[in-house]
Amino acid sequence: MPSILLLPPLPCLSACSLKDCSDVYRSGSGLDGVYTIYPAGPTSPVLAYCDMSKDDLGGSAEKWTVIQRRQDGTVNFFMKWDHYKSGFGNAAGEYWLGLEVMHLLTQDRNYELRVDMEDFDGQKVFARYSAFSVGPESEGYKLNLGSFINGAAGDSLSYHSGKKFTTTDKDQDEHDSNCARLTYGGFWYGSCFNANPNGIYTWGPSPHAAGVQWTTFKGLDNSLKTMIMKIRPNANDWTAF
Ligand SMILES: [Ca+2]
Repeated sequence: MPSILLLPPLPCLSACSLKDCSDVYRSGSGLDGVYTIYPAGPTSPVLAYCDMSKDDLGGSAEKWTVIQRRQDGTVNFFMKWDHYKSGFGNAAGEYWLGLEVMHLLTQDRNYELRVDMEDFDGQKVFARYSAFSVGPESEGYKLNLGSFINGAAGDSLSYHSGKKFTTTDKDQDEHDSNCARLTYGGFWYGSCFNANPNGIYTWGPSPHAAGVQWTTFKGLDNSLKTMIMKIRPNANDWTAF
């Protein structure tokens, strides 16, 4: 885990044009840490963790905007609709950026998604997807996912593409019951999941189909130690800047 650097907000004149971490990077801030971004404009600052480190292949800095992170179980993710809509947790630790912010970000630019995860034996894997966007609330904050690119975690997320978001108090899934209640989370459930990044955090063994899980990596009976979802403008958008 990179060290965390807290920076004071920049004067809004220039900072308010920073919609995501790729903008922060281009403005000259190349360090990992918590930054203020303005995906909804100057009156709506949002704190986000920016992962600026080099990629595993030795390439250029990655400029990822972290939209979800589990790492120690200190934040309760068994939350209701309003929390998943507006975001919760701490950008320096565990958090959910919020569905409305994800929608606003991903309607302006084309993003790709990377999910990093680690089990309790120290095995680290990832899964990459060519596109990620979230529809408007009027369409249930539907997930639109591109194709699985690669990653040893395997593809547990494609199943969730096209699904609306479900919480304990808002059932938009395809199950007779409520998947958020069944799996102790909130997610783009179908009937119910192949991936459950927002499930209950347990140290290793978990209740069946309820932990922080990615089934093609560790199945339905083990919770993961870390789960990080992060997005960045895709290469075509990036070179267009
Ligand atoms: Ca249901």
